[in-house]
Amino acid sequence: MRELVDGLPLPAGTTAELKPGGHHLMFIQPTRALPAGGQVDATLVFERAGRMPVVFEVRPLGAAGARPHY
Ligand SMILES: [Cu+2]
Repeated sequence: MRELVDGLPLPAGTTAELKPGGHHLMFIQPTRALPAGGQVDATLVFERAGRMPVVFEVRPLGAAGARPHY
């Protein structure tokens, strides 16, 4: 796993899927606990489309789609 310091390329007319084992979002050193069942407000930033607020559900480790890695 490595950080995409320049972001994820997303040319016009294409899609990108974020999922475990592929490109994904990852909170590094969160400033508060993220208990399962909670939610996290975040903002996706697009080079040309601007900012898009999103809400993530916090799932327990081992839940479908969750895969711990370091
Ligand atoms: Cu990761």
